[in-house]
Amino acid sequence: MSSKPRVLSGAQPTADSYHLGNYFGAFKQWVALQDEFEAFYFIPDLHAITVDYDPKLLPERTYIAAAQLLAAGVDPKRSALFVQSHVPEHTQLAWVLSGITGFGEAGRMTQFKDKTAKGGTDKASIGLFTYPILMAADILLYQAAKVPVGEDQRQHVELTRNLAQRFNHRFGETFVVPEAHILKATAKIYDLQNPTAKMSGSATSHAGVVNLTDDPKAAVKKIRSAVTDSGTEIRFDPAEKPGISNLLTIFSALTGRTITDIEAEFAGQQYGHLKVALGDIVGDFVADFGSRTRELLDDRGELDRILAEGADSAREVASQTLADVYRRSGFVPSQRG
Ligand code: AQP
Repeated sequence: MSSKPRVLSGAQPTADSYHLGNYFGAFKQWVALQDEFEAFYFIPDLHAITVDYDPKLLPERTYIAAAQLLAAGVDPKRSALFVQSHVPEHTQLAWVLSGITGFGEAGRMTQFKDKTAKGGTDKASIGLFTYPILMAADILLYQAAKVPVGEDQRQHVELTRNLAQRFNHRFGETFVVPEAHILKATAKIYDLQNPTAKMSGSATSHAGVVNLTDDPKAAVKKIRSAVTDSGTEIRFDPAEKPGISNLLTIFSALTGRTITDIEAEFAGQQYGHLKVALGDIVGDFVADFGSRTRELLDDRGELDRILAEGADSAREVASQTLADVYRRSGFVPSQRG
C-alpha cells in the first residue's frame, strides 16, 4: 500500500457529457494530483439517482463518464477509477454518519436549496437531502487528505470535516479530516448565456453550456453567441464584466496563458475578436476530446476491466475503514467475514 496521502473526488453521470465547468473546476486538478497523491476517482451513480433520472440511460452515461475521465487524463495505472455502486461500503458508512448528522445541519446545505428552488422541497427526494452525508462517506472511507472540487462543493466538504471531527471525538481517532482543494482561478465557470450562474449539466438550456463532446461547430457557436457586457473594453472584472471575465477565464485555462497576457493581446479590439479566437480554441479542444472519448468508448471490455480493477483497489481501503467504524460503533463483528 502506498505511503502517499490520499486524494478523492467524483463527478456524477447525470448527463450525456461532462462540461467545461467540470473539466476546469475538477478534472484538471484530479489529473495534476495523481503523482503526489494516492488517487481515488469515482463515478457517483448512487448520487445520480437522487434526482429524476432514466435507468435506461444511466449505464451508458456511466460508461461515457469513465471514458471522459480517462480522456481528460485520469491514468488507471496511477489512480483507482471506479463506479460508486461497485463499492457497497459507501452506503454502509453513509448510514452510520447519518446517525451523527443533525437535521438542521443537513438542512443548511445550499446546494439542496438551489436544486429544489424551482420544484419545491415537497417534490425533492430524501436522497437529495441526505446526498451530502453520502458524499462525506465517499471521502472519509478513503481517509482522503484532499478533495479537488469546484466552489459549489465547498460547503459539502466543510460538512464532511465536521462529521469526521465529531466521529473522531466521540468514537476515537478514525478519520483523516479532509480539506477541499479548490483552484481559485477556475473554481466556478459560468453559464455562457447567464454569466452569473454556474455552468451546470442540469441547466434547462444547453446554449450556455459547452459539453466536452459537443460537435465542434456547435461549441464554436456557443462561444460566439455568449452573452457579453455593456462597454467594449476586454478586461477581467467579474463584478462589472461577468461575461467577458468568464470568457477570459476559459481562454486562460485552455491555453495556459495568463489573463494579463490575453488582455494585452486583445487591447483595443472588440468583444467579437475575443469570441472568434476563443471559439476556435474551444472548437479544437472539443474535437480532440470527443475523438479520444469515442475511441475509449469503442472498447467496453477495456473500460470494464479498468473499472473492476479500480473497484478492487477501492474496496481494499474502504473495507478496512468500514470495519474500523463498525467496531468503534459497537457492532458485533459478523462471523461470516
Ligand atoms: N461550473 C462549474 N465550475 C467549476 N466547477 C464545477 N463543477 C461543476 N460545475 C462547475 C465541479 O465539477 C465536479 C463534478 O460535479 P458533479 O457532477 O458532481 O455535480 P455538480 O457540481 O452538481 O455539477 P453540475 O454540472 O451542476 O451537475 P448537475 O447540475 O447535474 O448536478 C465537482 O467537483 C463540481 O464542483
